[in-house]
Amino acid sequence: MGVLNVTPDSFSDGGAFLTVEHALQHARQMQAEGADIIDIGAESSRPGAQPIDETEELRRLLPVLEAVHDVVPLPISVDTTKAAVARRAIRAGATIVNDISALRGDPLMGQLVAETGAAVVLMHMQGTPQTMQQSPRYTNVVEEVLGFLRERVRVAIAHGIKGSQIVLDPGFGFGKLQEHNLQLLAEFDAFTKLGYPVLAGVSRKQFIGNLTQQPVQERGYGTAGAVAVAVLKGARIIRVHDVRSMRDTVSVVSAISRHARSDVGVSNA
Ligand code: HH2
Repeated sequence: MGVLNVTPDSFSDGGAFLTVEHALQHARQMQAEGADIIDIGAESSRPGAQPIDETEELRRLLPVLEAVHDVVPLPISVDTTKAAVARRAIRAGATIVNDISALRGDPLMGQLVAETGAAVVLMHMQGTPQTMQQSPRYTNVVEEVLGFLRERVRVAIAHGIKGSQIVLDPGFGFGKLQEHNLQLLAEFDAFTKLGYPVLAGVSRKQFIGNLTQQPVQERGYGTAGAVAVAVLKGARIIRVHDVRSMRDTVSVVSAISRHARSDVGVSNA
């Protein structure tokens, strides 16, 4: 999943793809580099980001989404927590709603996803983007995130969303300290065992910067390390800014993990 941020303030690429022309060029480049999905977001969720209203989000989002839908033959995901924005995005061609609030941000989102049949990403976040990094606290981060995701699946199903529409995401960096992000990655297979495809959004995040001492634009190698672990532990969707290098990382790691599985099968036969 290649990230296309049409925001002035995203943490790693804010302001880079604000015009339709630049955004489209980037989407085409990600397609050429091997992306399977384009995730378009018009509201930053970095720690401390200021929320924007529906009108502003649609103003940024729709022209880009329409242009990408016209020329890039890939599924489009819309990164939004607002049902009205998701509705317009789906009308314009999006087929996935990437809801970082996991249906908690807007009481109408569950019904909208159920009605339209769109896929939905349910992500864990402690707090809100404005407050989430102030004092994240967990007794057992893996168990708590698992419990949250199970509960959000129940809510989704109660809205009439089918299991086949659901993707889960432990939400790296969303109300998590360094140790929490590392624990979630070390035990990532706990999430893949829930029975839904799991998305990992580790690209260029602060915990990688802390480990590598690199600024956002230089976190590609560190990101590849985290992506490799997530894929080995069963991640099905990797949300990234640098498609070419991460496509190669995923190709190598998933080939190795397929080989490991078939070996286990043979020796057990
Ligand atoms: N991370 C970001 C945004 N959306 N969605 C999912 N499902 N999972 C994530 O980990 C995730 C996400 C943050 O990254 P980015 O879009 O680059 O930054 P910003 O929120 O500042 O626009």
